[in-house]
Amino acid sequence: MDFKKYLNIHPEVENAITEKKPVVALESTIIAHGMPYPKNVQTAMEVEDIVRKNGAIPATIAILNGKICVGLNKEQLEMLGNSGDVWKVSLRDMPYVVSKNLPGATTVAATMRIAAMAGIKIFVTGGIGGVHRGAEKTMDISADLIEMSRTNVAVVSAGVKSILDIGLTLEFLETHGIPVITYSQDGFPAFYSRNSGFRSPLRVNTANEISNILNTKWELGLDGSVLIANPIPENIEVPKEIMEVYIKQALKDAIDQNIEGKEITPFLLKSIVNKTGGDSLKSNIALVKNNAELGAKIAKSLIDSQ
Ligand code: PSU
Ligand code: MN
Repeated sequence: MDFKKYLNIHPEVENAITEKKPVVALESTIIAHGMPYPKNVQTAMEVEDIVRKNGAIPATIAILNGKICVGLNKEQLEMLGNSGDVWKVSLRDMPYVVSKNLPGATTVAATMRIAAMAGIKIFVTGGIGGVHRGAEKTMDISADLIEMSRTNVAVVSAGVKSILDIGLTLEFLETHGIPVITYSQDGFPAFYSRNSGFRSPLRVNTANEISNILNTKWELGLDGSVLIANPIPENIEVPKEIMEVYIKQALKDAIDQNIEGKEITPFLLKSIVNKTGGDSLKSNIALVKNNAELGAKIAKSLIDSQ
């Protein structure tokens, strides 16, 4: 296939894929646009370590010098986290950013597609994009959701941030045939908070059961992702009611400042970190690490079952 000439797969990742070792894909928008420097770069490296400690090889994905890079070195992570001049690349931006040799951090949608190109089945992030509040007027629905309806890469996240309309996001996932599995509890999690107030469509208690569901889905020819929602650890969660105050303020700021399109999600993420005096950032980091652990276990189980 033609896309191979654009791929630059890190030798360690390539070797793991060929030798059928577990690999976990990681996104880079969370580094460049989701967290402030230097915590973003530090977190990215720690998350990679956690993936390794749990028996899988990490592959952080980004676009650099006209190449789609699968697996990054420290300098590349540092550049993405610190340069301030990095594109947020969702699917629609990929041809432009690649052909213009621009630096790009990939969203959930773009990272999933690239992971599939490279043959990686498991992808870990913090939170996915979804249906925004007010989408009945704005039609602001993340490309992440559409991508999840067609690409065979499972996504581990801490649920969905309540900057979004969680109810509508769950409806959208159902409409598009995307299974939603919450790990070890009945309620669907809301990123900083263990519970969103919505019941999870499915609950599963072990990584092995999750990998069984993935195998079954894809063997049945049911294309698309599975959303694995992993609740934030109890000791670091921020209760929903507290977050809601900050989120409402952030949403109001976005409207007052005419923030539009792809800028909305990064604006809200930054605004919430500022408003919580950095507390939300601590939770954000802890939940991504927690997801990395579960994602690596699922990747391992998926390989062991084949
Ligand atoms: N939600 C989060 N943290 C994030 C993002 C979303 O809680 O870092 C990032 C992810 O990269 C996601 C992207 O794919 O934002 C979605 O952007 P948009 O809503 O513009 O599709
Ligand atoms: Mn959008």
